[in-house]
Amino acid sequence: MTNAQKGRSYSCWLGYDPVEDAAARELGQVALRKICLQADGATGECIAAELKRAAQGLFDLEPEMVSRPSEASLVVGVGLAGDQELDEEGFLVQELTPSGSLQIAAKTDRGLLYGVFAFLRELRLGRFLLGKENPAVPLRMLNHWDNLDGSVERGYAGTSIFWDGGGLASDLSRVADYARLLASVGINGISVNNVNVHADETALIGPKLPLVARLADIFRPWGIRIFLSVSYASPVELGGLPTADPLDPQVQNWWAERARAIYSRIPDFGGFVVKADSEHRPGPFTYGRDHAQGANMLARALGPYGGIVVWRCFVYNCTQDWRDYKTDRAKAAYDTFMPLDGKFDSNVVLQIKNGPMDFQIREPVSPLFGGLSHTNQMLELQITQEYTGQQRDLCYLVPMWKEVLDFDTFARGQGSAVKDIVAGKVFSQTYSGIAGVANVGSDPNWTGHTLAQANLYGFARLCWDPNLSAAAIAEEWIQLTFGPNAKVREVILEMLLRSREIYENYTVPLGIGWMVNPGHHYGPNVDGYEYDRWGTYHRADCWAIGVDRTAKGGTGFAGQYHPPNAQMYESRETCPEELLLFFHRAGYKERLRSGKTLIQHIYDSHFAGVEQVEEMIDRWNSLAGLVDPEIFIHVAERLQDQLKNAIEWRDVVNSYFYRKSGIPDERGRTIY
Ligand code: GCV
Repeated sequence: MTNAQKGRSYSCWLGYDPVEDAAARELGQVALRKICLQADGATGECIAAELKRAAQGLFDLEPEMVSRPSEASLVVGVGLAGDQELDEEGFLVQELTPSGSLQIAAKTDRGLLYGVFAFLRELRLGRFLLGKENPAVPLRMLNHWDNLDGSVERGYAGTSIFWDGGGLASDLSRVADYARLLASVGINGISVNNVNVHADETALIGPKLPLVARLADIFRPWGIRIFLSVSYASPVELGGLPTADPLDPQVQNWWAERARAIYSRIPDFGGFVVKADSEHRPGPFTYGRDHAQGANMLARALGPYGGIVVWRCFVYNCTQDWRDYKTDRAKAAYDTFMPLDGKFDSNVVLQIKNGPMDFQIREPVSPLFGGLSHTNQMLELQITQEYTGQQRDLCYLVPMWKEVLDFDTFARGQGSAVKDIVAGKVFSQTYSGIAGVANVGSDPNWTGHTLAQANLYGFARLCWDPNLSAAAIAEEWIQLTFGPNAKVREVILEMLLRSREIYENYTVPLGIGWMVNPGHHYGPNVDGYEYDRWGTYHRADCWAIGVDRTAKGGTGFAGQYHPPNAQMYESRETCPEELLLFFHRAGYKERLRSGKTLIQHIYDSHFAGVEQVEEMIDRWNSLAGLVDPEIFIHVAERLQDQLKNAIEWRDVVNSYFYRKSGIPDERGRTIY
């Protein structure tokens, strides 16, 4: 299938449609006329191909490739003047005098690749990029939860683009297109299998290793290192050993031998991602060992080759009794990992979900950020919309991620934001970064909902520069995807920027979370997880709802933060209201800052959420004839689905609380 047959949305933000603006056109035509590329190897080929493709598509130009810099209008090269202040992955774009030609310089081919993509992006946005850029965050990674049978855990965009029927997918050209897409926004690492590693996937570090090597070959030219999720029990499951005890020399040797085998096939292999002792996955606890002992053993196997262990902190008791009010899942990761701070090897990096629970529409930031001060750490975000509309409902997640990144942990006093921790600026860390659980699959538009491409784009842009605003990222993405039409930009921008608030309005009130159908997690079910074992309780009765997580009378979770935050959450008066029910138990008749009672707030926000989806539909409909017709129809259909979902949420949630509390809606609207 050609890309044209795959439809306009296949090319995402890299559709090089002709530039219409005369000035930008002239600029591009002049700059890309004669190119001197001083980069060899496969990455050099990618750069050359990209420049030609862009020149052709954007400016209808066939650039001449010249070998002498003095003849070129654009020089792209490693080791050119001015690259002294650059990091390994940074780049510099400058105008040379007196020739007036342009130069993109970097210390590495990867830096050049990023420089070229950034230069082209800015040209397409009608801006002229000059100056130096280094990525803020060192590890900029995607985690795929893909299984070898082709299914994707929490995938909402078709099947896996990597795997099918126990082996590689038949069309690997799709993987190459994906690698290019990710490189264009600076992603430099990818794990290609689910963190829940089953028998088939365990073979990826054994007999199926050649399959991984093939994927690594595809990603390599684009500057992306490949990682694998591994099962902690691999020595038993694959190696036939009686134990996976990290202190057992046989086990250590087994992993060392596996590492040797992997690096002999994939010399730039990134390392392992590990979900251990979590949701029934095996781990060091089985052998009475802690997570530092568990992770360090793997790190020592990978260390000689420069590999790292990404060790997830998503560890909690998933067999809780709902009558147990003492255990608090929110506290679990901190309780497990804080005592181990400083005990991890330098090539272990702890991967921490943004919130203490699990990717809900509203959660506080995990207190492990700012808590851990002697340990490499990275942030885990969920791009795939498990709890945020599953790519059927529109939910632009960048504003939420910005809140996380901007959150000041006060670890070193004021000014110790999460974005600085993941950039490695607050504590001394050998590795730091951000990982996103990918939202991509085999659907022609990659992400199920075409507008969910904005989340993939936005994730990567924030990794590169967490100081970009959610609006600036959205504007870039809209223009690169839909072109320069001002009305299109204005409408989609507003839809994206309001979508999180709208989704929150019709779903779960004030930070309490969950209330979803168990298992698949789409649609409302207020008590779906209430009497279950997962530790996800809202504790609603006929008077009140919410969990007291204060240090004073509650579970003590609020006390896991540094003082200014701990105090802020501890007090009902200063706790941000959108997190009220996460930290406090509140009566339905209690007044919120708006003057409304809690119950009235629940009713009003749910009615408002549905009305806002209706408005969004009208707004989108005003774009008929202005966007690609297939995309127009596709988004219109998704919005209709979203409306149905919003109505169901409104009615289920409002009826539940009306029946529980017996308090009618002040405005007498229909509640069942
Ligand atoms: C991959 C949640 C999801 C699981 C996921 C898990 C995790 O519980 O529902 O599908 O497993 O998080 O992050 O490990």
